[in-house]
Amino acid sequence: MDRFVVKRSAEEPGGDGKKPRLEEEAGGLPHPSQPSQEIRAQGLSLEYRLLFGRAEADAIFQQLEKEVEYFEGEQTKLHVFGKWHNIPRKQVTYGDPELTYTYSGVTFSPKPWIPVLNHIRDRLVLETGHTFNFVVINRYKDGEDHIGEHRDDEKELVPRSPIASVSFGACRDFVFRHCDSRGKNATRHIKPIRLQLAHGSLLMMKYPTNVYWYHSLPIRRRVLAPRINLTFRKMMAVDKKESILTT
Ligand SMILES: O=C(O)CCC(=O)C(=O)O
Ligand SMILES: [Mn+2]
Repeated sequence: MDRFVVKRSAEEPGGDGKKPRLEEEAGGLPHPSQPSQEIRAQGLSLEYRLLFGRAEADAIFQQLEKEVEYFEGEQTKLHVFGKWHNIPRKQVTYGDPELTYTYSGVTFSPKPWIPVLNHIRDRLVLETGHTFNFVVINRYKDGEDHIGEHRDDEKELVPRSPIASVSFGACRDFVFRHCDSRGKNATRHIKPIRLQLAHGSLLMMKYPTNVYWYHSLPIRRRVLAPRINLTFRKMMAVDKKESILTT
């Protein structure tokens, strides 16, 4: 599938633009571990790498397109500053049955795991050593669809647990902005950090990134192809959460 722009930097394997990488030549054999790129700034700790080779990423994208069932109706609306808005993308959550997730005033219950999500999650566990019990899936039909600046700081998240963000489809810009450098009331000048999240990539957002940095996927009108992003998270079950909140 050639319709995605998969941007690889010069340092990454296959990034010279001349020679396809080994697993591409071999038509998607199991993907050997790729080196990670560490991205650090004050209060920010990220790790970026390609997790799936091209052929496997293409196959997963197609399977996600076939099998993921996105929220409909009331669950496609967001409550921001007292007003309801349509979410500018499609969204759904899957995960362990006892979990819930409240985002911008809406509580989401997860749908039960399906094989394609188990496959991605198993690879994450193998490659990162972390476990995940919940995933938020966002589908951006093209560059008009986007997600505004926010932090993943929901109270249900296990404190200090990393968030694993896996992307398929169109390569999109992804921007981090420090909380002290936002808008008119900025108190410091800290440069935003701009990444491009490629087809088959993994971005690990590690503690304390989500305490200090907001992230967004801005509108990019020149992007015509769809993108699917999955953020795997570790959440607390309701009873555990309540016991933590009351002790
Ligand atoms: O689409 C992305 O890369 C990010 C999605 C995101 O930030 C979220 O679901 O919280
Ligand atoms: Mn987020």
